[in-house]
Amino acid sequence: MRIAILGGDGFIGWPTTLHFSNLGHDVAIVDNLSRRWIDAELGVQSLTPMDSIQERVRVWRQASGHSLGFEHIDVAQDYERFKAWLGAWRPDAVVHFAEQRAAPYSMKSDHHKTYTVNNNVNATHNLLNALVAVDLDAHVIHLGTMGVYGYTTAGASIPEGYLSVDVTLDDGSKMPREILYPPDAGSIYHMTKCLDQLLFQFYAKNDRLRITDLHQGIVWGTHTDQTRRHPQLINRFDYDGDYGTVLNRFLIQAALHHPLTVHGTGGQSRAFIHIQDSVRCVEIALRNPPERGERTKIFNQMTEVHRVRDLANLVAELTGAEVAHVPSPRQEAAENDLAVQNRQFLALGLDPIKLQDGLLAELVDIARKFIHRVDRSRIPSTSAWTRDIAAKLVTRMEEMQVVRNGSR
Ligand code: NAD
Ligand code: USQ
Repeated sequence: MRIAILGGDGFIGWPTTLHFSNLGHDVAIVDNLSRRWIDAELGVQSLTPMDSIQERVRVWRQASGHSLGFEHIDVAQDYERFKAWLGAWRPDAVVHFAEQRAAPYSMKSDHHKTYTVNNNVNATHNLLNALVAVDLDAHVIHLGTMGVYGYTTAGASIPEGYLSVDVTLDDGSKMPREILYPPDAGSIYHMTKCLDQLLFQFYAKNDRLRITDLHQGIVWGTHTDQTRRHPQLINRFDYDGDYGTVLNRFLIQAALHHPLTVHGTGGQSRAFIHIQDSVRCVEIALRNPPERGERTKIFNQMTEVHRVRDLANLVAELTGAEVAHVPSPRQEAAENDLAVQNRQFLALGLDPIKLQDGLLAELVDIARKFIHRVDRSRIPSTSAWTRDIAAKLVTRMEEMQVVRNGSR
C-alpha cells in the first residue's frame, strides 16, 4: 500500500512510519518540522538525541533496505503545494498526526491559542478539502484525543465516539439515535480535536470520504521494535513543562532525584497507552477502513486508566523518588473517575503492554541513560490556563522563595 504520514517526524509519526515501512508499504513523510522549531522557541530539546529527518531516513534505508519519501510541506499553510503532491503521489491511506499537540503550549498566550487553532484546524481541513479536489479515495486515519470527551463518565463508561440517546418527539414518544459524544474540551489544543470531529462528520457525509478517528489517551514509553534497530533511529522524548506528558515526566524527574510534580491532589484520572501499542492500533485501523458513505469510524485508543497520584506512587516505589504536590497550572477537576470502552481494538487483536511491565525498562534504557541531556530548569510546568491561576502560581512561587530564603 502507498501510505502518507503527515507529521511523520514526530513522537508517534516516526515509529509509525518505520512500522509501516517495515511491513513493506511504500511510505512518505510529510512534515513542516514545526515541532523542531518549537523546541528552539522554548529553548528545550528532546531527551534523546534526534538526528535530522534526512539522516533518519538515510539510516533507516541502511538498516532495513527500505526507502522513505520526505516532503517538507506545511499542511496548514501550503495548501496548493500539498494538494499538488497528494494528487501526484496518490496514496491509498493518509495517517494524520500533523497538529500542535501540547495542551500547555496551546494555553501559553493568545498567540499560542491562535497558532494552535490555525495550525490544527487548517491542517485537517486542507487534507479533507484536497482529497476531494484531487478526487482521491484514500482512507484518512486521524489521531484524535480522549480529551474530546472531557474526563467524566456520568456513571457510564465512555463509548467509542457515539452516544446512544432517546430523542423525545413532539408527540411524546421516543426515537433512539446515535450522536457524536458531547465534546467537553479542557484546553484549546483539545478543542481543536473537537473541531476536527465536526469536519470529519461533514466530509464523510457530503463527499463520502473514508475516515477513522482514533481518540487516544496519553502515550508513554519511547522505543518500538523498529526504533530499537539503530541508535540513530531513536524516538524523541519530551520531558519539559509544555510537551512532556505526565508519566514520561515522572520517570525523568525520578532519574534526576527531582520531586515528582503532581498537580494538586493528583486525583485526575487519565487513559494511557504505550507507544508500541499506539503504532499497532494505527495498523489495525488501516486494515479495517470504513466503507465509502459510512459515518466516521471512531476507536478509543487506550489500554488502561490511572490516577496521577497512583502513577507518582508507582514511580516512587520503583525509584525511591519523593512525591511533591504542586499547584496545578490547569483549569481541571481536582478529582475525577474515568472509565472508557476500548472493545473494538481488543476484538481486533490488540494485546496491550501493561504499565507495570514496561516502566523499569523505560527508566533504565531512556531516563537514566540520557539524564545528562536534561535541563532541570525546564521541568516546572508554568503555562497557566487563566489569568487568575497565573497570579496564584506567581504568589505561590514567591511564598516558596521567601520560605527558602528564610531557611538559609
Ligand atoms: P509531535 O508534536 O511529536 O508530532 C507532530 C508532528 O507533526 C511534528 O513532527 C510536527 O513538526 C508536525 N506538524 C505539525 N503541524 C504541521 C503542519 N501544519 N504541517 C506539517 N507537519 C506538521 O506529536 P505526537 O506526540 O507525535 O502526536 C501526534 C498526534 O497524535 C497529534 O495529533 C496528537 O494530538 C495526537 N496524540 C498524541 C498523544 C501523545 O501522548 N503524544 C496522545 C493522544 C493523541
Ligand atoms: N500532570 C501532573 N504533573 C505533571 C504533568 C501533568 O500532575 O508534571 C497532570 C495534568 O495536570 C493532567 C494530567 O497529568 O491532569 C495529564 O497531563 P499530560 O500533560 O500528561 O497530558 P495532556 O495535557 O492531557 O495531553 C497529552 C498529550 C495530548 C493528548 C492527551 C491525551 O500531550 O497530545 O491528546 O495527552 S488525553 O489526556 O487522554 O486527552
